Amino acid sequence: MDLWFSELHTPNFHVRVKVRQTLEFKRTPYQELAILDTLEFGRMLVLDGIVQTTEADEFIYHEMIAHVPLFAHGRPERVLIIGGGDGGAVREVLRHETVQRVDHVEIDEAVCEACRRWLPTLSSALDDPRVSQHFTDGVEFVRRVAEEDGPTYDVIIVDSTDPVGPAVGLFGPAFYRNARKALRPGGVLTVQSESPWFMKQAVLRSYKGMSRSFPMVRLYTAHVPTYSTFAWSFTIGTDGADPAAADVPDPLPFETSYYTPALHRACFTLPAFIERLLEAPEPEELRRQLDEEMNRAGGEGS
Ligand code: AG3
Repeated sequence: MDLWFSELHTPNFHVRVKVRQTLEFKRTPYQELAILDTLEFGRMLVLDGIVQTTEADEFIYHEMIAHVPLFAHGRPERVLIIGGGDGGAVREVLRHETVQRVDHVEIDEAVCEACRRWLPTLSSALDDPRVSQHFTDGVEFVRRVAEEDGPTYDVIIVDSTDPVGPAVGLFGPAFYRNARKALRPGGVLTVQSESPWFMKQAVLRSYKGMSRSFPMVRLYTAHVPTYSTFAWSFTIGTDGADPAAADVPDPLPFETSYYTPALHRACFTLPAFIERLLEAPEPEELRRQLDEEMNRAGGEGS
């Protein structure tokens, strides 16, 4: 039989993968979840019709979302990961031997359950004794830490879905402000920030939103074949240190398949059109929205 899965990047452009078998398909309280066995990329996690990760190329995204901020920090001990119910980001974070404790916050327990069953090379990290799991909303979790605990983490990683549905708040300026408050001095925030080709407004929103609370914000990219056919972006914020200039150990203390010390520096080098997007004066409409969202969140966590 000829079974194909298509992800629509726009109504006029889609990517199609041939499917051997649907391993799981269910509606969770938050989203529609599928695990597909594909011929080209192995098992694939799909949420609401969007490819989240595949066995074949997950290492690229997970190495880049974890090692860039952790080596930018230098000596991370406490790490918070929001999203990434597959466990891939947790697995990479745990490879840093300074890390003592990882709080993993995932809104949808069903994602972890499905990945424990079908993607054990990612999800087995979730059973590590250094990991504490919290099945709750990441926006609320960070607001509570900012308000009640104060500076707690060395690195916060946001491995979210696209900015629709439950993930919208994770792209907002009030969330970034609380994340800054939840970070200890020298702390680093990294978020997956969408496709600079198809999702320019989301890229800009994260970058400008984070710039309101972090003195140093930079964008970096990685090439993930199953995401959108162009480079994927991540946005990183620090309290001043340039993450691109970090002193990355060379050789690395563990083996990687994408990330290298040279790539750490190189991934911050951006094509001219992306540099222009980030450097252009903030569009009036975006400025108004960000101001409004910051004001609305007002006293909360401020
Ligand atoms: N991170 C998913 C990144 C967003 C993918 N979006 C897209 N392809 N349109 C969550 C899963 C990886 N741990």
